[in-house]
Amino acid sequence: MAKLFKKVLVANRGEIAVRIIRALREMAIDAVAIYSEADKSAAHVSLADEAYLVGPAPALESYLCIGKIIQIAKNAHVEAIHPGYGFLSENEDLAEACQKAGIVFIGPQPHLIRLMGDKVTSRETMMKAKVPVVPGSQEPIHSIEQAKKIAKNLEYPILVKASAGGGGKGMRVVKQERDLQKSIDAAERESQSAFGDKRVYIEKYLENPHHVEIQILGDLKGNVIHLFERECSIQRRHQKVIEESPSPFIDDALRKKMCEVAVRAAKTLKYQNAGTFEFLVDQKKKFYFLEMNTRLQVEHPITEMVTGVDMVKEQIRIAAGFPLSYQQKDIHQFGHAFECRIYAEDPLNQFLPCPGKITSYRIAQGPFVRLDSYMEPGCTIPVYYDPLIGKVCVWGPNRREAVLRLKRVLKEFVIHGIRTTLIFHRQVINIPNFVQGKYDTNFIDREFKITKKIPKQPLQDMVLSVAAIDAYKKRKKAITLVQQEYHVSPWLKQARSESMRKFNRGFL
Ligand code: MV4
Repeated sequence: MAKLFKKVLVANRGEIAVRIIRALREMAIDAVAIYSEADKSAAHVSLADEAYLVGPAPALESYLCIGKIIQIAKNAHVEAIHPGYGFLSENEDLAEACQKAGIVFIGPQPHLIRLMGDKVTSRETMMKAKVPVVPGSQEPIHSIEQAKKIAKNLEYPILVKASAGGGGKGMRVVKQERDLQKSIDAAERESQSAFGDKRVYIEKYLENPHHVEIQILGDLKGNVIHLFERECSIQRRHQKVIEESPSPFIDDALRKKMCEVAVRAAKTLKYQNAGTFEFLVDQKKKFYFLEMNTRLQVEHPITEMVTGVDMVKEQIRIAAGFPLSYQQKDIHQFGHAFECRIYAEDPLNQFLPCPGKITSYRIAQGPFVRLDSYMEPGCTIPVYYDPLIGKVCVWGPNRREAVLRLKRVLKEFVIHGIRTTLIFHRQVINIPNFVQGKYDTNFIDREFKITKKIPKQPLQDMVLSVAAIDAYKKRKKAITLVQQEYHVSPWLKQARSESMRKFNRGFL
């Protein structure tokens, strides 16, 4: 008979560590935190029942140190480790080290982490499971003749992709044969410098695809359910920024098919715990396997909001040997949810990381608003780690209501002391195609011109030019934009009065 754990170590930091600790406490399971020198006063440390210093600030000496983490787990007599996302969450060595130490790894089997973490083996595995993959050849290109032959069979446009790659690095679209050689050379150079591996391969290029992912949960008895889809096409430089569920692009028939394919693939793998199948969906609504994430994802809250399933609790129960708490017939998508990722990055300065001290903030609250973050008054966003501060999520009975709530929440939410992507989100959600749900993976490149077009210049001028462009397009919005920036730091006083003078003279 399965029994819940008494004590679990959270091998992570930031908002996801707080999220997991909250689930543990609601399950009356003691939470053990680890923290680096830079996170001594972090929220996840104070929320945990026990907390242990794991090392100096750099992740390689702290959150990525398997040996240190296992040693702390043994000393604290924990029964399981939750890896969260990022860091070691898809590192099979941690999963194996847990097994060796007699500690449960809250995630899938180590061999599946390895199998699905490799582009070539994951694609081969999916093809065997009859999951559609993008037409192309996985074996690396070894001659221009071979490349020309493959490209010709696929018909242009084709995509040259890095075998070791991800996140768009080493990707080149090729529209005609005469550009093939130079594109392969460029892709190989970029891949060599980014991954130390120059191998590239060729795929059919899907024009303006959507990124739609299916959430699944599998228990130790072979049961698998899906928790429907998430639309993650609003990405900036291959980093998701706004996600929503349900997808405004796929219809019920396609949704049913994609979920069936994902569940069948997970059953073929005998997949245990939480996993996500990522797909590209082209404009003809054909979908193709992109990759599988063998961990909890940043954007899991929107799935929780539309299905009512606490995914972290399910992960913990599954790892403790309990069967899934739900059958597929119990899972329904109800309403509509959005997630906006709040990064300590400066949209007015090329989205450069903007770590530092949060002097004060007002969080947005109210009906059906969720904030997963580690922000506390006076806290400092460290330079050492991913700049994600948190995620603000909203739910509404339909997409229109959810968008209205998101607008209200993003206006209400204010962070002082550092610049964040809040001002970016406030602009994106006013773009008509976003409001109408008509976007794809090229949406930001195509429609979010403001920050991208301004060349690097002193911040005051930049805010002025942003305000000027904004004011020209949406007179009222420019004031709001500058005012919010105004609260962030005093130097904006001069910039604001400049733009106000110009605005009042009708210049803008
Ligand atoms: C593609 C594609 C079109 N055709 N593959 C970008 C990196 C990784 N996320 C996969 N990516 C793409 N692969 C084929 N055959 C377009 C993209 C792509 C993309 C995909 C998902 C989300 C955002 C994207 C942004 C640009 C390009």
